Amino acid sequence: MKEQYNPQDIETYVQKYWNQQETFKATEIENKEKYYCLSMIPYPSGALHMGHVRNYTIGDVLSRYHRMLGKNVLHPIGWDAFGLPAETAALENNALPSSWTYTNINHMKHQLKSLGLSYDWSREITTCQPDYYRWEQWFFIQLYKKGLVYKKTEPVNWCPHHMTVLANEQVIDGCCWRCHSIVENKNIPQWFMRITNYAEELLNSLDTLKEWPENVKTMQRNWIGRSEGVEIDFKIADSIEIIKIYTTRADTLMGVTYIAVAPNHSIANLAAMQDQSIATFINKYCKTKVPRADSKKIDQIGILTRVVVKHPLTGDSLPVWISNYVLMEYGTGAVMGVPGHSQNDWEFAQKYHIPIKPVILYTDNSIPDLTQCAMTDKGTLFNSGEFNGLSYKEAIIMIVHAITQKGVGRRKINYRLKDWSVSRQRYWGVPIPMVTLEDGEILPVANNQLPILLPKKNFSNYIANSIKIDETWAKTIVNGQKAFRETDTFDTFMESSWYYARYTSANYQNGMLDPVSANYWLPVDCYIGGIEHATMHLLYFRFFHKLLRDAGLVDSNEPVKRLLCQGMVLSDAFYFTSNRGDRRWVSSCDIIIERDHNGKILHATDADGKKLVYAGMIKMSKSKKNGINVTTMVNRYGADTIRLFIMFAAPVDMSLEWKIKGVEGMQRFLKRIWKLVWQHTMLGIPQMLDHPVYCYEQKILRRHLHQTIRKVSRDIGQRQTFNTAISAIMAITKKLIITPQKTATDRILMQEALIAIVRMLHPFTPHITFILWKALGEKKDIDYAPWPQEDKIATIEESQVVVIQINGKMRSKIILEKNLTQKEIQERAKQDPIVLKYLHGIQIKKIIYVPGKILNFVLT
Ligand code: ANZ
Repeated sequence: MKEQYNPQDIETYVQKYWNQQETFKATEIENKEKYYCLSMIPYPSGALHMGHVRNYTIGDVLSRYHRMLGKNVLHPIGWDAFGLPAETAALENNALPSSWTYTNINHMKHQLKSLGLSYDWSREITTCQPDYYRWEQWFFIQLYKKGLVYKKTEPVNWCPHHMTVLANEQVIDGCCWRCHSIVENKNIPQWFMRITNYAEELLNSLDTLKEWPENVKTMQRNWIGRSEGVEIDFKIADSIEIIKIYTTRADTLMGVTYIAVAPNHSIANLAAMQDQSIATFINKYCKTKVPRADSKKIDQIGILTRVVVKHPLTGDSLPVWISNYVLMEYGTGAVMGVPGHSQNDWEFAQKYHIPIKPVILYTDNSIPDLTQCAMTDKGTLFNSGEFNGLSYKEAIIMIVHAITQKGVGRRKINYRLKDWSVSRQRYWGVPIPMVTLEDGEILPVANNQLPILLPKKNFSNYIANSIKIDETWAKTIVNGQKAFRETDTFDTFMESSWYYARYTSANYQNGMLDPVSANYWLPVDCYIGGIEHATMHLLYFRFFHKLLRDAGLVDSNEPVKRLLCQGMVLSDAFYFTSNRGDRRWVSSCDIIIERDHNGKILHATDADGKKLVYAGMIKMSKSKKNGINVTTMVNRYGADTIRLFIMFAAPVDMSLEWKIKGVEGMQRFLKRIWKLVWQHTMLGIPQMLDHPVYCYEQKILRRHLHQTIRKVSRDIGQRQTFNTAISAIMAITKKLIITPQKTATDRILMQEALIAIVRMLHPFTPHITFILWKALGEKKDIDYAPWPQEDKIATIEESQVVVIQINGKMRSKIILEKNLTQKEIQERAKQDPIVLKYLHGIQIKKIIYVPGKILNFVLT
């Protein structure tokens, strides 16, 4: 050990050692408790950002902690390597997606290694490699055979910029989630996965996920969107055709004044064929995808058709409108318009002067005023003929009864969740393993043909979706017939839906998963990632787990026991306003900042002295130019300092403010502890005694040490408040630094404390502790050293004297440690020889306890 702490020297040395020793290679060990810790798979975007570092450090701290608890830990990593961003970025950089991706992976892997993350690199997965995606193709075919995937021509969300279909989840407020172009509707043949078959289970088993954040479960519940309602048939006048609507408010049936269908409903298409103005309307207004009626407000637009329907109970004629506020993919794509009681319908009726008929009274039985808005409360029916006077519940029962009797309606459970469209018209993805014969028959690729490799490209013949037009690749022969391969590739959410399972059998060649390994490791014990994945990835992978279970590949019902969603990483951002009035963000590297003594920013200018506006702490991003370069930070301060700062600066689920002063503070702390160990070990390693005799001050210090062990264990293991664990370690270290080392017992205690502190710090700062551990005389590596155990006796606070009374008379006094419960005090009192005599053979009627003072046994 050198006198000076130099992270650069020790970190590369320790990392090399781990690499050579394969310290973190995991194997299945029967009868050993396992712990599978997983951070969300990174997308190889080019370089790690601080959000990654936070995510992986949390995973690493947990993995290392559980390793020290003696568990068999699996902590893998890989690359979610296919996808649109790679394809776009590669094109922009004049590179092929594959070389762009692999270059990024190499760089990011190097960065990950520089952080000292304890991964089992032998299980690394790269999803764009055929040995991974062949099993995805294989599984898709199994699902096809089970009827769980199908092909259908459907209007889809079309991103005109990326020229690809987007899943509903990838459309945010009507725009592409990546490039924000307005999403269009387009009819194309698509492959779908029947996630709706699992809607009920995906919803119900959320209740079994006791260690998932409530907000994620709520988001999933809303996303699945189960609603119990009624489907009602409105017959078209002078026709045998009907329009089916879906409603959750059958009690308002007598208040219907019109019907509205979605612009892509078959009735709308039919009307368009007969009426040019309708065709123009649909083309003009309804090409773009609109958000759900309940999301951001949209401008409602409608057109009246010549179609008239009959009310199923009164037989009244009702007009049929086409409107963009009705969504094709919800319910039946048609609604019964009840402007009196649905706000959407009210706004539509106001705009197009459609009659508004109130049918529900306020709870005080007054007639609702519908001049300003709809009355959406549930109440008693009026204006509803035979149903007048019924309550909401009674009315639903009676109306459902009436329409069922007539055969014009039925109860229906509806889900907002739609089947998952997995086709993408892009090159850089897993080829969908299906073929279409000349006669139109669709077949899966034969097993012995798998994997269907992505055609290799060189840059001269590469264009984004070249797989689509690569005829030589697409043409094939199946069963002696000419056939065409499917030229779409999978949505990359497919790859990230099962990678967690493949890690358990990463090198298994005989199947998608080795059931023994998969069932040994699964479910994942702790999964760490961002909340932004709450509805897409986290729902798809729960779905996939159930598919894997039903294919007999795994036993469990859910992929992950505990979900930990980490907060964002924020940093200072600065801008100036350009002559054109837009904000120009300036990178913090180019800024001269003046601060007050509390670190508050007083003044900021760019290199040329131009005054900048301080925008506050905002999420690190390329666009705001406030990202902090990971490699620069690691080179300057060392990985241990960065890791410690990240874990200390905020609770895991909260936003973390990047402050260089904080980073420097962490570095100072590590230097101090290094110096402490150096000074201590310079004098040799003290021989431990079996029963050292401590003086009062030493007892207090030992108590603090063991209380710290208790707190840190609890904070990391149960509460996962890593920041408070670190501050407890810092507090005890501070105390040790000022403790004089006069006697041999002082040194023994120092040794005991340092051995414990180094182990408690190890999950956070694994390099420095690796070296300090050895310096403290330990022979084995710290990585598998046991977690320190609290000495309960040492943690006992001062004693307390409790007076024991029998029937109100003092009979004895006992000296006990503090912090005992009443029950514990009772038990100890009963063992007192005097009390024992009184209680012998007699029943206790009552016990009165005055905390910390008196315990009175009232006897019969
Ligand atoms: C009549 C009615 C009267 C409605 C009333 C509400 C209030 P949830 O609960 O989310 O399932 N709806 C049905 N299909 C639709 C579609 N394709 N596009 C837009 N809106 C649609 O919502 C069910 C309600 O959403 C249904 O109940 C329907 O409006 C509307 F006083 O029917 B209601």
